[in-house]
Amino acid sequence: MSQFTPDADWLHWHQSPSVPGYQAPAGAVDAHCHVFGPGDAFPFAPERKYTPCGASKDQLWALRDHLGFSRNVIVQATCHGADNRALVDALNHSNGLARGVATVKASVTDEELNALHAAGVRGVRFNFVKRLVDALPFDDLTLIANRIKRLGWHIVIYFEAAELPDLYDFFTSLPTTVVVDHMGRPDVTQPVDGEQFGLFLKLLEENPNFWSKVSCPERLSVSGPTGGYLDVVPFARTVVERFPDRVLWGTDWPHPNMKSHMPDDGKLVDMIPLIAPTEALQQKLLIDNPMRLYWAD
Ligand code: 0GY
Repeated sequence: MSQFTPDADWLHWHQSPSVPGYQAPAGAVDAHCHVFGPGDAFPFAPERKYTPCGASKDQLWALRDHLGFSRNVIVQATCHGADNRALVDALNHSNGLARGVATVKASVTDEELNALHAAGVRGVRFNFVKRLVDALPFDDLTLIANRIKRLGWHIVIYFEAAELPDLYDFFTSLPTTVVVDHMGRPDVTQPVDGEQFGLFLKLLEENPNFWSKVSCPERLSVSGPTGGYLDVVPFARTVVERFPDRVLWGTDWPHPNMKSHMPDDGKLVDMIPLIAPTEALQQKLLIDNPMRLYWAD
């Protein structure tokens, strides 16, 4: 019996996602996904806020192939804390087809950072979503940002739109490229040209070092899967069309903390032409941008 039991309300990732109707261009990158354990091989962190079901590297590669993608960027999930062993193991067994974003503590040594780099890590993630962390990581982020510059890494930040006004000045003081998860989690019942999303667009407009993942319609949507998550499309499309060279797309498999439903990953892929309506935009979103950020060396 496993030493970890998933939370009682944990939803298992989709067991039989559809084959997408949309065919991604050859070489496409799923630039936001995770591996979970499996817990018996790579224990979850004591400080975790959730215990998921397993989601292994081999299951991720199978999904990648099923969706017609070529590469993955694996982002350290909070259930593994700053223990990057599951991530590094996946990178080491990816034949160079996966790169990573790690989580590190301020106490990380330069040797440890170098080893992560050698494994394929190209960024560090800091989480400002309050339900996922004990404390907001201002001090650690400031310290680490200055230490990763030499490696050419970027910072990934995850926050909710309502928090952006308070975090704005801190974020814009960061010295590296900064990638925002899931468009800063907008409230999609507000207008795309309204005040809340306006601040996020201003962040991108005035800070050329900021990028956005146009991911997670299933998390942001109020109309939900029966509405095809269409209420999220204007937000993602606006970001793709205004900042075509600074956007990334990802499945977010295995979809941590989805409580309402589990998305069909094939249907998520089918949304790509809605948010990036031309082949040129799709090429940037799925290949040029992630290759520049993660496979430059
Ligand atoms: C996501 C979203 C979530 C969780 C995590 O690392 C994580 O635990 O990222 C969330 O709960 O919104 O990007 O996978």
